[in-house]
Amino acid sequence: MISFQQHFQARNADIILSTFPKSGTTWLKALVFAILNRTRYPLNSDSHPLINSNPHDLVPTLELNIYKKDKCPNLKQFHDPRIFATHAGYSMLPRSILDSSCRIIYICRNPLDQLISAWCFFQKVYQDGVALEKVFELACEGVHNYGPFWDHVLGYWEASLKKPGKILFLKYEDLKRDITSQSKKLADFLGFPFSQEEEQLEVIDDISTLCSFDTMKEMEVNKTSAQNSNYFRNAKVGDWTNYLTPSMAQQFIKVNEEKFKGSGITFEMDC
Ligand code: PAP
Repeated sequence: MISFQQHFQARNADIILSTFPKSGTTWLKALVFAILNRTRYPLNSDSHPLINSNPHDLVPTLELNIYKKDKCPNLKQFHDPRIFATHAGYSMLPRSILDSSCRIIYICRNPLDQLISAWCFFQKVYQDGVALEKVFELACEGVHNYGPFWDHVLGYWEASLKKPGKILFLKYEDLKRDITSQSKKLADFLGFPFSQEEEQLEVIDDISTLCSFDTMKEMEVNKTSAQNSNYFRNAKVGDWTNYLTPSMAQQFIKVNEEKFKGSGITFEMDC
């Protein structure tokens, strides 16, 4: 993270996808890649990069994949627009991201589903055996490797209100509800809106289908590699009800409501 902060030089054309882990990173990477490259790679072709590569291999996460173990690679040879991702909180972003005209897309997810998604992922990947009760307790205190959930979300939320042309703030649940309008919003924000002709040709549908959970989960590249398959669990909104007791849920909802009070941001967390 320090190396990323010290060395990354954003360019005006860069697109930075920012997320708190397990909030929709894989989906956002796929969608933005498909939208930006839609004329370069035909969407119905078997050779589309998203069919042969996991979205994480097409859109690297800066502090995890690029500035790894003190490496400081030269990113100048990449063509514009470069797409990168990060889990860094807004206050931790390198100066050049804030000072340049590069655009940031942030996606958040309701904290109950984020918590369960993260816990399931860690159980599977690291087989760490940490009890859900312990992870829950820590989450209520805001303990997480990328800082408290609410600080992360509020940092980007407030910045997006101040600079709507620079930061697009999305919610996972909105994408689940209406992927067409959210894809249009993404394309507009990226400065590459869908034309009428593209709408008639159902390009948006093609993109949403290609990037959908059901399609991506079944791709060979995501099915056969254990590392890739871990990014696809069940993608359900409200799956937390299968894991948290009503009293745990109430406690977590209360903590989050207090933290987000007055901010204008709400999450649907009803049972
Ligand atoms: P990351 O931050 O570690 O990259 P991220 O992709 O944000 O992970 O989170 C994975 C979640 O997104 C999983 O949710 P779940 O545990 O509740 O099932 C995963 O299933 C979901 N996901 C992955 N790809 C998609 C997709 N194409 N559409 C919708 N949800 C997806």
